[in-house]
Amino acid sequence: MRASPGDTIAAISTAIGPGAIAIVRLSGGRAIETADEVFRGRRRLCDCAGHTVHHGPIVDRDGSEIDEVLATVMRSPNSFTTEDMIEFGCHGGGLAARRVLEACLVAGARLARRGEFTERAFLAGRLDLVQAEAVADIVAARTRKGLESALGQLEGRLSGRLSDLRERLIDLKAEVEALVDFDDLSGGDGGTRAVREAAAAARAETARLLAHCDLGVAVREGIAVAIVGKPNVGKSSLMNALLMRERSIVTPVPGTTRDAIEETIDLRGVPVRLIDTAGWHDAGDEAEEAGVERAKSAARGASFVLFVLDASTGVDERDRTIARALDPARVVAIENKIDLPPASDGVCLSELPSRAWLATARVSALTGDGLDTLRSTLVTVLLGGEPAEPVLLGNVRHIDALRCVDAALGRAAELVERSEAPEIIGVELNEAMLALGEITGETTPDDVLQRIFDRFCVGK
Ligand SMILES: Nc1nc2c(ncn2[C@@H]2O[C@H](COP(=O)(O)OP(=O)(O)O)[C@@H](O)[C@H]2O)c(=O)[nH]1
Ligand SMILES: [Mg+2]
Repeated sequence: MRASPGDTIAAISTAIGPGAIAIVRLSGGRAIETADEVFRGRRRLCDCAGHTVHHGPIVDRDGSEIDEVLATVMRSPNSFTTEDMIEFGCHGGGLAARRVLEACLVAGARLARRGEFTERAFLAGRLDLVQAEAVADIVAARTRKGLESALGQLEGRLSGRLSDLRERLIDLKAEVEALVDFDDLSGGDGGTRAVREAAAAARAETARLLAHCDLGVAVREGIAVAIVGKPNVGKSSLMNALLMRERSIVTPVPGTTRDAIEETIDLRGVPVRLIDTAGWHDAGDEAEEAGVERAKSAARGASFVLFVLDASTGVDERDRTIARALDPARVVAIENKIDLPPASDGVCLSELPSRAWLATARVSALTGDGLDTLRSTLVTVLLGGEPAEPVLLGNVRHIDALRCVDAALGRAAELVERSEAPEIIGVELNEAMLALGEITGETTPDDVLQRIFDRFCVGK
């Protein structure tokens, strides 16, 4: 393990930039002594009880004042890391906090690595790995549902479900070991039935956890949706209408949106990343050509595509070209500008080579007509309906490991059916236990741990 718990680490734990306060955090065996080197309050922090706050200046090595702070003392083991911790509430703006941090480093602290505070909490057993990861998810959450889900994970909701599963695996192992006392499994006695039942119960729990994982990933990572169509059909207008505010540049001149613009909307708690692309047609100049290329690759990279058509002009060859290039199973085809008189022949979507679109919609980005229906359509096709499940598995690492648990359980169940020796079944069960332990951190390899904590920001 790369951490060396005990030595005193320091970092700025608030975002850089303008703000009312900034927090410099210290943790480790000498956190309070180190703080006393720079803090000049009425009392030494060493003499102060845990969970108390003290006002005073911070000075540099020459004794000149750097900032005036509130120092919070937290004593081991009652702190986030379980070590002694100090938090200096400095003035915001970045510079004061940076100078306070420097003073702490001069006084003997070491600059914390990314996620090192959380890593220490994990190593001390204060959090399991799932909870430590939830800390990063809370910081990254973009919707209320994402935040709720991450908070639930930090509070141990997922850990609780995983430890239930662990109990079931232990039961199953015990039942299998009991079989060793019988000559074989084919006796048709109560022993094998108990094994079958325990295996089925464990698999049912993994299935329940995995059932909503697509939605869980969507809540955590968002769903990428590209808006494509030829120039001037109203892609940027539609994006703005969905965002309910101005973001993309809307002009009557074709080819204005030359770069892909990305904005996130909150669709029933799921962050949906709308990507407004440049008009998709034979590009006129080079900058536009690059934009068109980006539109094509955005459509390829996105999970879903909103394909916009102009109902007032009907479709032409350029629409057909785009239609042919798209995978209809990922496309919501949208007739826009329904506020205007329809094209003379009155046909639009139906004019396209018939394709099995995921869904279709008729809207006016200008008047807002049809947008509510479009939103409901998106809830259905993007989310598969209204999200419900309280514990959402959204972390791909957890999902992969749980699938390994499930696969090992499946193999174990098959071995039971074939009346294989209990020792052989036991091997699969150990595999399942190991995979489960990787989720919570008990058996997670060091390099995986390192990768997880490297994704945190400094100061977390
Ligand atoms: N009447 C009407 N005009 C629209 C509608 N949507 C977009 N427009 C207009 O069509 C023009 C092109 O829109 P824009 O969003 O820039 O198209 P883009 O090139 O596909 O991004 C602008 O003048 C918009 O005001 C609509 O629903 N109704
Ligand atoms: Mg545009």
